[in-house]
Amino acid sequence: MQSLKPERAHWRPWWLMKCFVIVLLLSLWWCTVKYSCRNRGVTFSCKTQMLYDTPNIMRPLRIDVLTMTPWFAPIVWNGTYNSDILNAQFHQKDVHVGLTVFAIRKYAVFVQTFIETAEKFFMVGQKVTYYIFTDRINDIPAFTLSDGRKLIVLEVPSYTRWQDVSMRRMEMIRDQSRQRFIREVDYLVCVDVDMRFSDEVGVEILSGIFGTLHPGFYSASREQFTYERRPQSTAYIPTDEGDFYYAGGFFGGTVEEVYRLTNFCHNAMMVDKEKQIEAIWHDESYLNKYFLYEKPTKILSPEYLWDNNFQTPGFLKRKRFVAVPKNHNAIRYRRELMGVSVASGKFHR
Ligand code: UD2
Repeated sequence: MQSLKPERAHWRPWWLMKCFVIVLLLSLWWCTVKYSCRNRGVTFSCKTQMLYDTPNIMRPLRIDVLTMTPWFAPIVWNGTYNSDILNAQFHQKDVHVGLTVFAIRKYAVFVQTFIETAEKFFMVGQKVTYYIFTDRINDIPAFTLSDGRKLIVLEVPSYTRWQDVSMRRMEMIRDQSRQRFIREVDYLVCVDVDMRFSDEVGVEILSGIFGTLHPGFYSASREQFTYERRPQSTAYIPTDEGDFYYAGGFFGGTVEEVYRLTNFCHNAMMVDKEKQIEAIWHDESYLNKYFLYEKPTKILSPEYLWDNNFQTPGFLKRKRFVAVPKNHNAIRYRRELMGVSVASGKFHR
């Protein structure tokens, strides 16, 4: 027995070294698997493991802003959700998202920045189809898109008045929802084109039907909301009703729900047109009327629609989709106003 002792002492460092190398290799393998899953937008999750902090009932994620409406719809702010969990859930469902945008007449110039920034920030890792509605097919540049993403240009008519261009979007989205979107995508996200993505906009926004808080009115009182106030209009909202003021430039949901919304808005506009009345903020007024009685199932905070002309309030941690400065009159009208500079904030009312 005595003679074995020095031999064992000789083997110990070797065993320790071998164990160390095995542990190191296993950790490296584990990290690689986890990292590659994350990169594909999937949280590493087997039935027994999903790595994130447990939610704590006594520790709300934000206490400085409203995160839930009185009808239990979440309001999406930075810090209120976990993208890994959401991405994993949406991947399981193999979700396909359509992003609709209108570039009529001179607004075609905004497409390049819009798509380039969307490629960086919009639904990264998800299946996406961009639908560009335009009357200027030849002005839409070619893009190299990431895997799982495509771009479809839809030729549509133009209207003389910019108000009609803006309002007719409802009709065109409705018609395409029935004819093609319903076969091609699960969710639609409908936005203005004179915007750029500047931070992540992911699956956290998706829900049955969602709207976005207008950045000019998130702290305004009900009476200050620029709803349509003339009772003759179908967009009329009395001063003692209304929850929030929603922006016309960012809404969406499942194709079925977007169909219902756009169908309502377009029909309401046509009723008003017969009566020769047009709501004060065009499609935005009809959208606000719809959301008064058909409450959105999710609401996006002004992080998702911002204008750098506004001062940044302390609670706004991210600016994800921001207005591109434009000269309203020069870009909207066929004949530019000679010598008149009217550049102003997109969201100023
Ligand atoms: C606000 C709303 C917008 C709409 C409009 C109604 C936001 C962010 N925007 O935008 O959604 O409700 O008020 O008055 O809440 N367009 C063209 N060609 C044109 C004119 C418009 O393609 O000649 C399209 C384009 O996609 C544009 C959108 O319509 O982004 C809205 O028009 P706008 O951006 O001129 O209207 P604005 O900034 O007042």
